[in-house]
Amino acid sequence: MRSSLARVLEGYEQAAAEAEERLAAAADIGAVADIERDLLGRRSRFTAAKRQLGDLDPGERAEAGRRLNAARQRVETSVAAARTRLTAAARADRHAAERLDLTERLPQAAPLRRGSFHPVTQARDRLEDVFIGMGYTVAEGPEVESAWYNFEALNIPEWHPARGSFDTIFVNLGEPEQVMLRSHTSPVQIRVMENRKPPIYIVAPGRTFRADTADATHLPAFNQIEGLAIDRNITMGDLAGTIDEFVRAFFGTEVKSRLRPSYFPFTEPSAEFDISRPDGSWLELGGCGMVHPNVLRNCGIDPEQWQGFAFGFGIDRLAVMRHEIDDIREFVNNDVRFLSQF
Ligand code: FA5
Repeated sequence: MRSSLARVLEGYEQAAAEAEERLAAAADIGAVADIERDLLGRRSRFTAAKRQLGDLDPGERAEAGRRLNAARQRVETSVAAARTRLTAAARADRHAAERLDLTERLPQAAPLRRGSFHPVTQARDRLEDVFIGMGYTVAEGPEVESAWYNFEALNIPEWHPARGSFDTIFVNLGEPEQVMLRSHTSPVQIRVMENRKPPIYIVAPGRTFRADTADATHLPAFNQIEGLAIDRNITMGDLAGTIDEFVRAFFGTEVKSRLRPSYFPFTEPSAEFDISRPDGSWLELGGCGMVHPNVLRNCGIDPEQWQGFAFGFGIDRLAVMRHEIDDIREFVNNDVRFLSQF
């Protein structure tokens, strides 16, 4: 073997051995590519040595070729290993960077406290449950109403003094005083009777509005739950029994209720419904009565065949009673210290 080739071969074998270490330490794919080009590329010492093999005798050529190929294979194996190692590391880095923390919570943050529904919402849900248990379904109506639904169809014509007692908040739309925020949930009675045939058993909870000054028992925006039962041969006794049953289910047995004669244009006879407070006094919760024949007629229902009762309770007042709260305004102060008790 000519000495120059022997030197080239030895140099290449040495470079291949060093490359193994360099590849094992390479920090990125770019460094691997540089080493690969250096040792296996077109201008590399490997290519130069291979070219020189052609000048050798066949006997020497086989030996030199074997050594050169062995060295080349070493380099190729080390390059492949380095590539595999660095690709896996790059993928792991990328996964770590793209990882999403879906726990929405910093480990060092204070433990989260569970929220709760507003006490008035809880009362409303419970009321719905109690009446659904008695066979009623839940109905809804709009918060902005026309004079027909809020008053006229309920037997409160324009001249009627009862209109004044509602402290209605009118909406500046159409003819004066013809569009308003509903002052009670009773218009839902009309909407249901217009659209369904008796027998009817519905409750309609929802927001109601009056130009009332807020005090310990009044809010300008409050909630009522309307009840309507239309069937054959319904009497005041059915109404009293239903209210009794509801009070027991909602408050328990220790709370007493009473009906007091009252007046509403849409019921006849009419009553007001109070429950006893722990101090022995009474709180008015709602009005009720037998649906007035004019109201049935306004909805196309024959009062000779069908009778019914209706009631309207203040949900905020029910919640005040249930939790023994002194002032109804607590419900709208948005004080978390108050609300978190429920
Ligand atoms: C009515 O609104 C009648 N629609 C109830 C009714 C329905 C009678 C069906 C007959 C048949 P009244 O104005 O009394 O009635 O209100 C009913 C209840 O709503 C009151 O007893 C009270 O619990 C509640 N309420 C009325 N105004 C307020 C207010 N400003 N803040 C909180 N609750 C109120």
